[in-house]
Order: sequence, then structure tokens, then C-alpha cells
Amino acid sequence: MRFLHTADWHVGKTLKGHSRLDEQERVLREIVRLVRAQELDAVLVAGDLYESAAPSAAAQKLVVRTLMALADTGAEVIVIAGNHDHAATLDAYRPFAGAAGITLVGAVRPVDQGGVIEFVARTGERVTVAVLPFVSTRYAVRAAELVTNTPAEHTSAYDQQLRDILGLLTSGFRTDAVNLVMAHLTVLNGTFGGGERSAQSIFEYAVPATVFPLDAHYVALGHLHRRQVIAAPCPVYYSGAPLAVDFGEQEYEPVVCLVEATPTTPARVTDIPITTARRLRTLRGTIDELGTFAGTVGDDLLRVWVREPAHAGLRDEVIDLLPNALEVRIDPEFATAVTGSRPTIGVGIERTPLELFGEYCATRNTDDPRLNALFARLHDRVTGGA
Ligand SMILES: [Mn+2]
Repeated sequence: MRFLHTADWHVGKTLKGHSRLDEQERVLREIVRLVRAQELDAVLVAGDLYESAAPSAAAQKLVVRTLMALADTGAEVIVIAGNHDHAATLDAYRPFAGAAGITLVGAVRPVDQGGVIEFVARTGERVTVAVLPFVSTRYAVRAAELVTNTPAEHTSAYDQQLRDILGLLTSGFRTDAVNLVMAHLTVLNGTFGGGERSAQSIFEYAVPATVFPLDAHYVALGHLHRRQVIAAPCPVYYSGAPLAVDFGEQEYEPVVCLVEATPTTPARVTDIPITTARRLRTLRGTIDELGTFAGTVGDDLLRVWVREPAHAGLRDEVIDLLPNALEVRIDPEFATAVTGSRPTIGVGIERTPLELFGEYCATRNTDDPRLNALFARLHDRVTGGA
């Protein structure tokens, strides 16, 4: 059987206040076209459909249409909640989704109540999918009790609780079926992309790759945004996000994983590049150097680090040169004080606010009479010209 593994769509995520819904739509359409052309048996979406627990109507519309289009190709569509998704809301829509041929799994479910999904592929092969949506450390004890039906040791660690849950969910794996696991979590030694929510990626949440059973033909993970293979007893993959979610993720090419698996052979994984999102790039240089990039950056979304001291109107100069700059910053090297001394503000000498502002600018290596004039005008406005 053949299926597609993707995750971390983060629909609704903005970048420095810039909406990327149009890009997210292009990327999801690209995925739907791919699934249709390849006549796949299943699509596994391993969590973080949305950026937010309360996504906008536009974000929900895009996700609903995408999942409907995927189901319309004849593929089994299985979606688990990530830490960004609102698990209870996904579960509330589970009956609707189910009627449309889409399996939504918000919270962890016992084996006989949707924790394991079985279907038959176009090839006639039996497929078993154990589904483990994101489990917070706070919820892990209850989740373990719910699935294993035994009071979990409250002292037992998060990784042991997840091991217990996965042990039960995968206990029905059969030698004559393709056995798959889907989960949204951090595996120890995984490489972060940069856009993950750090509080839920720290050590206490991480599990060793040995929690996955030897007889899994493929483990489809979400949460880390970089596509990667984890050293484990069975094939464990993060598909990564299909578009770079933040500037920290600009250096790698987003993909989805196309997987071919049979009950008796190791899974074959092919990366399919996803190309319709705009590239994220960081440019560094003086205003003159940045000028040489103008006209060469296409529609790339830019973060610009200016390598010269700040002056009035600098941001506008950069935007004029590079209209796609979402963020303009002074390179830290040039933002630090160069005089080495701080003004002795208020030590026995009365200074006007304008003088103090001028001294402050001097410590930042910024000397521009226009800036002083602007400050004076603003100061007059808020103090009534007094
Ligand atoms: Mn996540």
C-alpha cells in the first residue's frame, strides 16, 4: 500500500504580522493534487493542522476543504491533534468528519474506541494504524489510565506513560498487515526546525525512540518541523512542515513523505518537495550592499539585518529597496554602544528632555538632526508644548 505522511501545516500562522493563508492554500492544493495523481491509499496528517487552538473561520475553511478534497481522492484520511490544535474541538467535529470519510482524533482514545484504525488498501492489504495525538505531561497520567484501563503509577514518568499507551495501541499489530503508528511528540535526539513552541519541546516531554515497537512498518510523526529520520528499532520519520513556518526554518526544503509499505518488506520512503510556498530568506549588509539584492529576490519573504548604525528613516530605505522585508533589524554588532560610556544622566545637572535624547542617540552612534527634530515635535505634542 502507498500513503502520504505530512504534518505541521500550522494553517493561520502569520509571519511578523503578514498573513500566509494564500501560501498555505497553494501548499495544501499541491498536496491534494499529489495525492490524486498518485492514487494513494491513505493520507496521515500527524498533528498541528492549525497554528492556534481557536483558528479563524478562513483557516478552518481551508482545512475543511483540504480534508474533504483528500477524502474525495478515495484515500483514507487520518488526522491527529498536535499541541497547537484544540483536541476537544477536533473531537466535537469527529462525527461530521467521519460521515465525510475523514478520521479526526483529538484526544487519546482506547483501542476499541478509535485508538486503532483498520482498513483495507486498494491492493487488498490490511492496514492497522495506531493513533497517538499530542499528550501533555499534565494529561499523561489520565491518558495512560484511559487507554491501559489500569491505575497508572503517578510517579511514573511521561515517557513510561507514553510507552504504556503505545504498547497497548500497537498490541494488535498483525504479521499479515501493514502496521503504522501516528504520533505528535518530541523524540530524543530530534533536530528542531526553529518554529516549534519551545515550552512543549523541552526535555521532560521527549521520549526515546525505543517507545515504538519493532513490528511497526512505519512511524509517522509530527511536531518537529524539519524532515528527519530517527534512529530506532523501526522506521521513524518526521515529515516536517510543508512550508517553512519561521525564518529559523529557511534553510531546508519542505517536503511530504510518500511511503510504500507491505506486510513483509521494509517501508520505502520518497521525499516529494513542496514548492508553492514563498521562500524565507535572511539578508545582511549595509544599505548599499542590500541595494544589490533588489530585483534578485523575487517574491521571497525577507528578514533584513542592516550592518550599519541606525539613522532616521532607515527602515523606510530598506523597504523601498526590498518591499518584501517583513522584519528590519540592526545587526546586533552595530546596535551596541560604541562610545563605551553612558551619559551621566541627571547627576547634579539639569538637562532638557531633548538634550537627554541627543545624548542617548550619541551612545547608539546615531546622530541625525531630523531625528532630534522629530523627538522635539513629539515631546511638544505629548506635553502640550510646555
Ligand atoms: Mn507541534
